[in-house]
Amino acid sequence: MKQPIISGSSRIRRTPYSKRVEEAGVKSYSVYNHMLLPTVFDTLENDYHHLKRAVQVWDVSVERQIEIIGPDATKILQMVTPRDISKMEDDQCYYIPMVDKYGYMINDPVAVKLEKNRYWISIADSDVIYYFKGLAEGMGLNVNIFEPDVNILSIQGPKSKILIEKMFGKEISELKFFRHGKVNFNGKEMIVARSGWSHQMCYEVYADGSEYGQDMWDKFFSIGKDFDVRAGCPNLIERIESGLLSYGNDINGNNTPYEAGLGKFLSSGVSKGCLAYEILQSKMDPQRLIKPIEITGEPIKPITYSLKVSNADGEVVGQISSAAWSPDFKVNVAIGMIDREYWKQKNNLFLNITEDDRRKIFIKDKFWS
Ligand code: THG
Repeated sequence: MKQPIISGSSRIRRTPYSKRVEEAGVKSYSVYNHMLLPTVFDTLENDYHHLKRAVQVWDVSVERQIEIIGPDATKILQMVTPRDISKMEDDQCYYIPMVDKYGYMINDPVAVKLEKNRYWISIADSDVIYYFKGLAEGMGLNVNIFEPDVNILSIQGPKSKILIEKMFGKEISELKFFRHGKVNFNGKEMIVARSGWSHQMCYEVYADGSEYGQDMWDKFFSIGKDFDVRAGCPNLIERIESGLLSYGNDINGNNTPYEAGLGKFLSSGVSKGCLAYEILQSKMDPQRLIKPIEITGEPIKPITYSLKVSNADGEVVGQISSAAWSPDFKVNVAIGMIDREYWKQKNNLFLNITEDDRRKIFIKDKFWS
């Protein structure tokens, strides 16, 4: 049966790069923060090999920024995250679990500190701006909250360092992990950070103003010609190997940061000032946890939806939410949420991919890369 297509409308926002993305031959899109996110250019596997070998330019405009500025900006940010942001420096980015007052995940953004009491919250797919606005109103906080016209281009892959150096100079190319610096593009000051949604070498250019978009894209492609630069996008296989979570798929509003495996960012405990300060103290030992999982047998088709995991008695003991065949590791790699009793289980866990395709699965100790 032929798949229906989704009708376009202003509610599904295009990006400043969409025209170029389409000229580059994008094959499929997803919708993320009400905006187009490319998912495949050539094939998932060819995109993957190229990402690990050369350099790609990703239109990740969907990683929308929520600007929070004003005397209470640090206060409101600490209210929504258990991670301690008090020592964050003005050139630093933090990956932060964002929670409601009951300790459940609202989002897992990257917080970018621009200056004292001015942040960009670079969000995953949920309508975070309304939560912040409601909180600011309800608490009577002195902040201004809005979505600036910022559209991230991510430069990804082993040759990204050389491409960034050619584009913006050596100092920017040598940024430390999760630090950012300022560049000048066509006379406009912009931020470049050493971050990005893969475990390859990567950078994110916070292109500030839609009108700079196509020029920026074109310049990366003309400079990158010698390095086999291509258009790319977050790659399902690579991000599973790397254990990078997708909010709305692997984790959602029913999970705590501890269940999401983000406890490692909370080693100094839950920060005072977080609205879930007390309740999260009682949730530090989760009963279920995000785990790397190997699915045995033949290569599977990519899985981007939830599939139940069961034990030998047929009881449901978790689920898998993302999975694909890994050409490099030569196994089916997956991310799933598994009940505590089964974390050490190396055997006797099962996944029904279809009615007549039942696989054994293994819980791994760590992700692949
Ligand atoms: N970059 C920016 N904004 C984003 C994303 C991004 N917003 C949406 C989405 N991605 C948010 N989710 C994540 C998930 C993981 C990471 C970043 C954003 C990430 N994690 C690293 C890891 O887990 O290995 C390291 C984090 C750390 O050590 O601080 O990078 O990609 N701008």
